[in-house]
Amino acid sequence: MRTQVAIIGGGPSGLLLSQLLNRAGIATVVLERTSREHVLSRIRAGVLEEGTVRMLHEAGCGERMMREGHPHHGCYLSTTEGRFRVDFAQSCGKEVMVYGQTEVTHDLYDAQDAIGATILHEVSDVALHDLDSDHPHVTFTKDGRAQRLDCDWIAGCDGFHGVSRKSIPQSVRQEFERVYPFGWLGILSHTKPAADELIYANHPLGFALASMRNDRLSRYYIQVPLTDKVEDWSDEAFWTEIRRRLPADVAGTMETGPSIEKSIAPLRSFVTEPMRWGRLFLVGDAAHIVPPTGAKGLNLAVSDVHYLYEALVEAAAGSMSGVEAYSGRALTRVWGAMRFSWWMTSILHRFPDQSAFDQKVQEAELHVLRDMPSARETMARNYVGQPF
Ligand code: RFL
Ligand code: PHB
Repeated sequence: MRTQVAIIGGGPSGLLLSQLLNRAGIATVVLERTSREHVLSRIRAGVLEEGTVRMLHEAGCGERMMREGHPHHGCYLSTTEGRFRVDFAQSCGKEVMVYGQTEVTHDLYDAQDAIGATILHEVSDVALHDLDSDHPHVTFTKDGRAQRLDCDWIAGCDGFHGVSRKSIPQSVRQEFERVYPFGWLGILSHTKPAADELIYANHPLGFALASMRNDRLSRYYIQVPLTDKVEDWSDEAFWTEIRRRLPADVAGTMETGPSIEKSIAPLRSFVTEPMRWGRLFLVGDAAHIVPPTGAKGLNLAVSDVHYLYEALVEAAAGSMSGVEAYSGRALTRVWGAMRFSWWMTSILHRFPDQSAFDQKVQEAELHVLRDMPSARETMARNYVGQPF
């Protein structure tokens, strides 16, 4: 088999890249380890930056998002002293779109079907070869048969646990990491959202987030110790706990009900450099992980796709400048979002070793945001996303 760009991983970054390249007349093959149903069953991101919305339109799959997504012009930050609002529209004239990653992925699959793109599901033993030559290739097993895919370029869109990053020699790779001493327990439920906008809550019992997907679908998270298991948390216990952590007026009126999904995600900041080695590019979670506090993971995957898409279109026209610039351009934006997600995480969570001094500084950070328009503007600009 032969193609121009072999794409490892059929999550949002692999599908979006495939969609954009096909529309530009560049052939791709997507190799995905799991089934389409499995990819679509993952409940993850919920907040899309303006640049992400633009890219989905550019890929020709923004129509349902415009119909069913919800633009948000601000969010709330809450402490035991009360809550205040960060107005994105007023601070920087921008907004975000609340539209689930599950729906984005759905729309991308539909768009790929419509143009007859090649996505091979349930492939195993994916291995990347000759990455530092002009003729790389990929080997894999599909339906029990060993296969070979020759290509010009390989896009490693296979997430944090994929094979692509590990295919770059260790001597070339530099990794930067912070692991946080807590996780997020999240639930999805068919209930009316607690408020009209997201609420990020700093509370002595730990962080909480009230988010949503639509008028009848809510997404909530609470900070839990890493030792907790999903089985330790009945729906009842979850609702009781999150009610304690959210503002009293919201907690008193919020609708509760059975969870339809419940999971615990550990929090981590991680970056690998460089994001290109020879003919292999790393994209999205394969290259970097952010804690979900800033809602940046999916959005960073999309900005990587943007830079790589431009680079590959230029390469097809004979110029290597985009290819050479890819890693640097992507990493500059990645580190900006790394800093923001780390900062949001550090001002909103309870850390097990937090001293009385740390506690006071955290409170002061939140007072600065509450009282200084310029601080709210900085937060708003980062939350809606640096332009790309
Ligand atoms: P994905 O989604 O992990 O997809 C990678 C795909 O590669 C496949 N794969 C392989 N395929 C072939 N061969 C192999 N050897 C393979 N190994 C893996 C996998 O099966 C999978 O299908 O990475 P991608 O495409 O880079 O997308 C990244 C995003 O999924 C991720 O950054 C976001 O979900 C992060 N995230 C959020 N991002 C936001 O922008 N806004 C949010 O509000 C937000 N909230 C979240 C989040 C992530 C969360 N969790 C669970 C990690 C909330 C949570 C709780
Ligand atoms: C979500 O709705 O899943 C969500 C929203 C905002 C975040 C993280 C997750 O910061």
